[in-house]
Amino acid sequence: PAVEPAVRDGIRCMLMRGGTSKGAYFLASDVPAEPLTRDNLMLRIMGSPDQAQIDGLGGAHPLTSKVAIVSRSTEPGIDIDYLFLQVVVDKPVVSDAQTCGNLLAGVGPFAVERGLIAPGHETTSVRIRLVNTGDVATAVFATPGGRPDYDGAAEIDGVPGTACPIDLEMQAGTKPLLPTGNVTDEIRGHRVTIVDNGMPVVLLDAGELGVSGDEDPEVLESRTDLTQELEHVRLEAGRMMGLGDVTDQTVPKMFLLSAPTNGGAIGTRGFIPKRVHTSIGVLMAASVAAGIAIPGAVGSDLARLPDSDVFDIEHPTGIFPARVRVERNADGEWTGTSTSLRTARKIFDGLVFPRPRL
Ligand code: NQM
Repeated sequence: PAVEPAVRDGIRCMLMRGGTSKGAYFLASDVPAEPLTRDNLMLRIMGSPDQAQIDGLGGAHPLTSKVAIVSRSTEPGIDIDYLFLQVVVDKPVVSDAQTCGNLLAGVGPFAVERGLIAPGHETTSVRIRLVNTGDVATAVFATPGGRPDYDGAAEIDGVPGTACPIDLEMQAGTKPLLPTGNVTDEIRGHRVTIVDNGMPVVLLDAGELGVSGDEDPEVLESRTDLTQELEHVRLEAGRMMGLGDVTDQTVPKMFLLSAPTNGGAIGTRGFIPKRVHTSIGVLMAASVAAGIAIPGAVGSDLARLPDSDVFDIEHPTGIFPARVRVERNADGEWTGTSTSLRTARKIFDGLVFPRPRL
């Protein structure tokens, strides 16, 4: 059979670190538009399904098996459309059911690099539509001389060294923060709070599940009694929040909360949903912060709430400062907004050659 052009000639691809994640960034015009064809190609590019992703770009962890597909937006008032794809490491599954606030950090610089938007004079502000969720973010970053600057003094926990800051502001949500309409729900005898401030998460009290909540990720991953129970709760939570059967989805994320031990607002361990996050996602932090700010929610009693709107969310490798505001709208529903500081870096630009077949 004829060799597929993508296999023979390669596909234009930029590898970037976005926040505490890493992914392959593509122009939408460089990849197939048809979802099944596109997803099959992404599996072959990342080297999935394979625990080691040895034959592809993927880094053998969900945090390094991510794809951003970027295009100019046709939506009024929006500059760029960003579609996120989670390429499952060990299963032939690609999911568009969630977005990623970390890869979002690289989208603005990538759009400038590829000429999708004209850079501003010293800084560039880009309005980005998160195609997966319909949310809109504004990213602001330095573009001296019309090129993204990746070097700078901003530090984020989970990434060595410093880099140029990127401000990400999520537009006030039109969706309710509490997808079930309840501050708490009960699932399999557990008190949970289901909250979505950009990323659907289920909050649980770590102590109630028999752990302290400050264990290393590997320790929690090895507790099969715990991981199985969390998966049962997750499947039920998915149904309750209208996501249907989430067996093959990467949302909702499961969070064990505990009292802060490091001067922050709350301790967290996030299951995303099988592996335990080595830090915390941008929008996960926004969702956790929004949850604990609601009186009566799971974690609100464990939290040390800040005097300002900056919630220092403790995670396995440090602290994520999430600037979050929650309020009730005219209908009495809780809504939320968030702002985060991230960094990103261009690592590699060139052609990627997919495996010929899965
Ligand atoms: O919550 C990991 C990450 C994420 C998602 C994941 C994210 C976010 O840390 O905003 O960024 O969803 O598996 O990059």
